[in-house]
Amino acid sequence: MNVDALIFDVDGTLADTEDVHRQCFNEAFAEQGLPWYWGHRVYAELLLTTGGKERIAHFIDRLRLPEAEASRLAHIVPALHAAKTCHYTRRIASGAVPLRPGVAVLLDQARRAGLKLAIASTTTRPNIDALLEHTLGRAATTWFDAIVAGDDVERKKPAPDIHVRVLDLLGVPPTGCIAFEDSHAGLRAAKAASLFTVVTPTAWTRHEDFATADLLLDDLGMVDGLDYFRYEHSRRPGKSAEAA
Ligand code: XBP
Ligand code: MG
Repeated sequence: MNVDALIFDVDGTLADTEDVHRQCFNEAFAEQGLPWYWGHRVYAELLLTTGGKERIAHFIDRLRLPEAEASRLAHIVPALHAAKTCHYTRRIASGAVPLRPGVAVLLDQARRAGLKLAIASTTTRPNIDALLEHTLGRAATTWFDAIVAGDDVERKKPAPDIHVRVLDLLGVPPTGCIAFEDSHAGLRAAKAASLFTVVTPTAWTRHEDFATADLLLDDLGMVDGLDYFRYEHSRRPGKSAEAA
């Protein structure tokens, strides 16, 4: 089966963005006068909850606050997350995070080969646009035949909803695609959508379970790009999702 489309996760896959996300959460908390600070250890735990709004809500739950206070804080989560997103897009616009190794070359090879490109990310659309435009240029968002963000679907990763929506928009069967992810949640989502999945972990996710990954690489620069992925994809059908 030929490869007709590449489907990319964003955070951790296209760029190692999570420490900037973490800093921007903290900036939003400080701005609102909240006595919260997410250090690396706490953030690594909170990252298991995908989606920034869900992550903040989960953090509030963990505080075991009196009902009235927990309810008051739950109501400010959307505004808090919107403030965080403003900080994040500004940091990305300042060039805070480069693309990971091999990403730009692979995107260029895929475009020259006429493959379709897609984004399947839990983050917000403004964050996706900011990263693509400030690392690849203003026109970069037009390179993608489908861009699906976390709030575009009912359920975030590890549910397959984002990848399934991307496949619908691409009009390509799962067997004709390769998905790229960095985390266990992203791998589970891609495998649940029956996708051949390449995983390139970051320091935030290196310890996670990638048993069902079809390929596990330190980064996309480790191999000679599209031809390598096409060959590996042709050699065997993607591993099943069972162990995920
Ligand atoms: C990773 C996520 C996101 C980011 C924070 O997304 O789970 O929630 O951590 O971004 P990806 P938001 O699927 O790209 O790895 O605050 O915008 O959710
Ligand atoms: Mg990711």
